[in-house]
Amino acid sequence: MENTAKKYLVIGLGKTGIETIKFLNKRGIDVRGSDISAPQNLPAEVNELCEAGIKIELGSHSDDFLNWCEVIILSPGVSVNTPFISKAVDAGKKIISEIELASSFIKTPVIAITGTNGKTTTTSLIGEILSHSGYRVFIGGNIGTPLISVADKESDYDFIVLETSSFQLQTIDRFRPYISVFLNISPNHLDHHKDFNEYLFSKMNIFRNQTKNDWAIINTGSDIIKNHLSCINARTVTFGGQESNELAVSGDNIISFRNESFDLNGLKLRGVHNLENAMCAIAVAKLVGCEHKTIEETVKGFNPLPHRIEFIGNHLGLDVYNDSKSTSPDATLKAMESISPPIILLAGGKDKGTDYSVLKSTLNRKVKHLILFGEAKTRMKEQIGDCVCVTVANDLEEAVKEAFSVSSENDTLLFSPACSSFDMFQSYEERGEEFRKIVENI
Ligand code: UMA
Repeated sequence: MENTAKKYLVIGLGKTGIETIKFLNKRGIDVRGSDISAPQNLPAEVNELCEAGIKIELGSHSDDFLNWCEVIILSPGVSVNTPFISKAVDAGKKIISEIELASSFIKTPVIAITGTNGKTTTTSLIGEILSHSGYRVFIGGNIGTPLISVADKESDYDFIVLETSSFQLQTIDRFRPYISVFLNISPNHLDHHKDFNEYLFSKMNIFRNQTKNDWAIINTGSDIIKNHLSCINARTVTFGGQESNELAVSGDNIISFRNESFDLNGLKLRGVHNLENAMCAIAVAKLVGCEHKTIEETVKGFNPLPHRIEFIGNHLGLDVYNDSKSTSPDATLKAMESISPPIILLAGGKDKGTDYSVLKSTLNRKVKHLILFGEAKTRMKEQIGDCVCVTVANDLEEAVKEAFSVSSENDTLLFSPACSSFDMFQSYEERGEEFRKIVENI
């Protein structure tokens, strides 16, 4: 790695920041940490870093630390548009993400997956196929374990399968995956990014450093992605478009990739979007040399991940699905498309400034009753409340109770918030578990 003499300031002391500081400190590299939160709101490991003699400031980001550093490692959850980071840019500081830092230490081929929806399922599925094929695989990134935590043991792995968010990709410099997968794009994270273009171009960065030796798997069914193909240097595999893709699905759940067919009848993942996720996983697996039989068996045996259109049982005659992972309108559209009507939909949460009106025509076709809760409920009601019967609830428990009270035989209850969870919960997982508990106690 170059520039090991630099002074690094890590902004944000969540999982990413802590692992980054530990990594740099272990290598004897000068590093400090800074977080706007109070100590009681941070992981206990922050204290251990202080005890190890690392300079940490909490409660605010100071000019003192800013002036000291040469490079800032930005945690994914910290927007580049915050005033402190703008000041750092003006002061000529280099701003990079943790995946950029980590990748400068890593030679193991990286398979990186991005997109608005389906990243975690596709990442997990690729990881599972590759490990069933006998490869040693590290699965990490936005899915939960920061890439930096593998940077000093990368030779233990044949492949790194990395879920990458727009936040992580925005501040890369030389990060270069061997295979990049761009699943889909729709408006999201408009509370973090300046606008949709910033979100899109952050994601497009996944291709930025790829060469003819690499692969890009691209959804050309998305005009937005298709319009930017000229910036891709890697060899491409396309899917989803009108043109004759070498990666395609037919009506009877047969996926074809080049001259091979994969029969996905019996797939446990629901919905057309999941066929696309499976399709991409199959293409990746073929590109790295996995066997047909292992691929087909693994994809068909793959269980849906929790909180993603997860069937959690029939309660009081109502089939109930937990899709707490839906944090964007597009994810909720996909969930509604995957389930037969009549649906009672529970939605709401932290308002990220997205346009909810895109839900209207599907709501009209499939939803019998919409129950809204959380910070976004008022704006959601304004935008979509005229096309379906709506109730506004004070919290999730009241929303679930209302859903059961308006339900009748053959209805399906779908919890698919279309918003992130941070108005009331720590994470979408906590929100999904809370939903499950409330349903079980009804
Ligand atoms: N903070 C500051 N200054 C600020 C803002 C925040 O210091 O101006 C501090 C907060 O006080 C907090 C810390 O930053 O202590 C949090 O940093 P973080 O949000 O980056 O948290 P990590 O624990 O490092 O988690 C991050 C990803 N979080 C986000 O992108 C918001 C995790 O993705 C990821 O799993 C983890 O790194 C490992 O790579 C979560 C996520 O919600 C699951 N991702 C988004 C999504 O999937 O929609 C993109």
